Amino acid sequence: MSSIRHEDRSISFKIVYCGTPLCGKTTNIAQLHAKLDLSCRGDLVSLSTAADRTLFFDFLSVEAAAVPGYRTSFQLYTVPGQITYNATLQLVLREADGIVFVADSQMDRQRANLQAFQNLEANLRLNGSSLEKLPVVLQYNKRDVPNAAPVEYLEFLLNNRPNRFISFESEAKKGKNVIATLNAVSQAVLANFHQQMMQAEATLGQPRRASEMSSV
Ligand SMILES: Nc1nc2c(ncn2[C@@H]2O[C@H](COP(=O)(O)OP(=O)(O)OP(=O)(O)O)[C@@H](O)[C@H]2O)c(=O)[nH]1
Ligand SMILES: [Mg+2]
Repeated sequence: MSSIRHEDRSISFKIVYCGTPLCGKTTNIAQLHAKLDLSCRGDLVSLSTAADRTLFFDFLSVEAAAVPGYRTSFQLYTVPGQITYNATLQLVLREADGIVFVADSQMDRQRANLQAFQNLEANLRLNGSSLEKLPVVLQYNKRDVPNAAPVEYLEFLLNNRPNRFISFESEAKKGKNVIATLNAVSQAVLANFHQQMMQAEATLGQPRRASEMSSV
């Protein structure tokens, strides 16, 4: 859930990168950290094992001029893909404003992609949320691998729904489409935020600005 701080006129949104083990979630965040200008991003915080597997989460804060008069930041989190850390997934997902689901394009990872997607749905439900309520972007990563499943197959597997999610083909290792993915999810999160503000206006029957709201 977005949080608004009136004291320093700032708003922050939480975006969570999910997906099957080793699909490239940490690589996305590391590439964003490397590509984005120092003036608009914080330090990368990674809690990983010696073998570079995400143990708890990775965290990166990115600032953007998105809400007039407010310093707006997007707090990016990854979750560990390994099922043993499901409690962490649930915890990090709590109060998410948007989701990036990273899918592994390797043909032999398709069952794992589907399991991770279903697990995400189940955990959102436990948190009282759902994929229908949240802005979601799909990223089909590792398009460079020789055994990549066709994009049509990934779309059929993960995006076969009436309101289809925006999707990107990426090579996170080379940084390809990592910024486009972040732009898409952050724009969707902002659109959702404005829609909620307008609904609040309609309910209260008077115009409201971010400065008049404690949280959305
Ligand atoms: N070929 C290829 N490999 C990639 C790509 N993106 C990431 N990788 C590799 O995939 C492996 C796993 O990447 P991570 O970013 O650690 O994956 P993760 O999803 O964070 O993994 P967990 O935190 O353990 O769930 C690493 O060896 C990456 O270099 C890509 O686009 N192409
Ligand atoms: Mg990781």
